[in-house]
Amino acid sequence: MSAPAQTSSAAAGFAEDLGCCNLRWSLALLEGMVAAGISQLVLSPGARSTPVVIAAQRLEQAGHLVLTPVLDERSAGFFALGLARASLQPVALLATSGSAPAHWYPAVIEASESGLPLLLLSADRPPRLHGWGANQTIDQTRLFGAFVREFHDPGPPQPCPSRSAASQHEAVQSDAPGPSQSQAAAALKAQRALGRRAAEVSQGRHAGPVHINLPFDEPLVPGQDCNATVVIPGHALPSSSPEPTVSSTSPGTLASPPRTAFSQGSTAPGLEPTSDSEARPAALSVRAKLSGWPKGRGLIVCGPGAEQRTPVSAQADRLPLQQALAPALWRCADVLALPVLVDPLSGLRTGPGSDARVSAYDAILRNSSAAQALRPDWVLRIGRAPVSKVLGRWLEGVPAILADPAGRWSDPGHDALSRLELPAAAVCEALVAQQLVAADQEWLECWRSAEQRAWGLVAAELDAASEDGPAGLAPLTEGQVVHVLRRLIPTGEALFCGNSMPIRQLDTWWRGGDAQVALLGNRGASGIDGYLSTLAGLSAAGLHCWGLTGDLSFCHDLSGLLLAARLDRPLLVLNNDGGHIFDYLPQNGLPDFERLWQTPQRVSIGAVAALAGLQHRQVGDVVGLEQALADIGLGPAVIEVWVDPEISRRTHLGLWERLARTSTLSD
Ligand SMILES: Cc1ncc(C[n+]2csc(CCOP(=O)(O)OP(=O)(O)O)c2C)c(N)n1
Repeated sequence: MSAPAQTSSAAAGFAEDLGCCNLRWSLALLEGMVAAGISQLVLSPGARSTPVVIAAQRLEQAGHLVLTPVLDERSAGFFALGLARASLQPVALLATSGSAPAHWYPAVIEASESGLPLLLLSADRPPRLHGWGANQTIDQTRLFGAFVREFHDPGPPQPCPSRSAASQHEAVQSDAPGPSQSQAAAALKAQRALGRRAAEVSQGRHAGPVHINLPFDEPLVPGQDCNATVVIPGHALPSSSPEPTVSSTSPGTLASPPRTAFSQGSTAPGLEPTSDSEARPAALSVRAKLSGWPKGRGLIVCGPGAEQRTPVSAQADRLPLQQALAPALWRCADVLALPVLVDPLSGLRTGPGSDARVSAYDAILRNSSAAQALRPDWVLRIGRAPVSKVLGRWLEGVPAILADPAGRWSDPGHDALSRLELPAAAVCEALVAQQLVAADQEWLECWRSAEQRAWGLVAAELDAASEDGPAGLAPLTEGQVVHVLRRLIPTGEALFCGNSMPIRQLDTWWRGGDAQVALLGNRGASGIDGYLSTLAGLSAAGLHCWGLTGDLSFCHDLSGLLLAARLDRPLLVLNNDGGHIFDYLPQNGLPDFERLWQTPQRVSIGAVAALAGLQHRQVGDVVGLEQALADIGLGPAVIEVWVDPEISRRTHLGLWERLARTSTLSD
């Protein structure tokens, strides 16, 4: 097989300029992105994307960008998602033309639904080859449909600057630019502005992915005399300022402060504008929006994403977790005696809270008299729909007020009286300030005692499960696994939980408390895909992140194991031999149930872990699990936890039955 012909810079003539032009064009785009906060680019290999790769390389050498190559674009997409989820900073993805960017699709969907900032840079063939059967050329226009906040196709780089306008800086500064130079400078300025815009939009009020399609003609490699230097426009300049203003090739000059959850999305979560004149209209507008608040007993329900918890600094050894909503929420709950139901992914199940925190709702609401006695007159809903089906059903028919600064309608039961496009913290503060709710201590007390008693019953269930064998040697149930993790994960670290049953197990068995452990999950679209890649991305961002997932979710993302070197904490795989969530659904018992629904993979998880260079342990009881975790310490490993699906099912059905029968929950 012959290698593609190389274009020699001496012989190439105009073609050499085009290669340089491609590079300058790419550099301008990335410079704009960097100026708006991008510091990570995840790329998958390919030829057509070469100009952007070389531009990114130069930015990396200048200390502005970190590049991570990931072979499989699907895995790259989830890895970038993990980086974005941990840091809440926008992350760029780059792939070649053809089917390559299509592999990002599931990660783009999750980013869109979770409101995470991704910049999707797809390389393309030039327009003259579109629709003419050219190799690796498909229609990439609006490839991600409604799942991106914006789509841009700036077209091929043009007009190309002449060689004399070696840098964009020179082109702009030149005293008497010729028409082609000034056009080129304007085009590069537009490209830089596009980079900045895309990055800003991705992390704006309605944060999410932005797609830019980038067609390039050959040559894709610039000639050796291409003199394109890195120019970073000033960060957060007033819009009237000319650009570029700062020229740098030295590392570390783009010292933007780390963005935190607090600085994302809306400007500020509280009613704390910078001046009195701003404060008054803001307070008035909140007051107006809250007028007509329903009367009677209320409840606050915090679903996934209610609080965006993130490490304040990736450098810290133990990461303090930032909370934007928590202080206002817990004050509101305490002053107004409002129970707060906290989903495991709300960011509020863990960390400093108050006595009003309720985390046993899934257990409590399985008791019909408690469910009836504790029914509120209204509910303030923050974040997305909760994981618990029981809670979701119980909330149907309860008049709801939604608080969401991004303006989403998270209301699958169609019960919203109104939707406030306000930060939830602002709503909580206004409820207190305006005394819109009459504090009813008796109401809060009913919830608190139900919470205490439900956890008592759950704890008894765990004890009973261990009694089936010698101490700690009875077959493991998921509840015990969650308990061990809750006890052992150090403060400041995180747990990334897979979908299907594991996230429900976390909901049932992880008792709310003050420990600073971030509970994370991909709950935007609730896919079982991209689990390992996302975990690797979370870890690569600097989170010490543990894992808990099912065996099918593990197997679904085997190519994510190519990123195993990024993991730094144990990953527990609950191996119940297939998808056992279906055991709880009406499909259970249909002909061919195992073959067509449960689909056990019968793959050796130990062999797979070894392939990825990861330690592997197989455990089947509490003692074995604790021993494996002690042996591994705070390091990466796959711990395969054998769970007998029948024992698991009996345990859960038994618990729900006992909860349904008890008379103590609603006393
Ligand atoms: C990408 C994707 N494909 C299919 C599904 C449907 N699905 C939901 S749960 C599940 C089984 C998951 O099995 P496992 O990870 O082993 O967890 P378990 O149910 O056994 O606890 C499947 C296939 C999904 N949610 N996402």
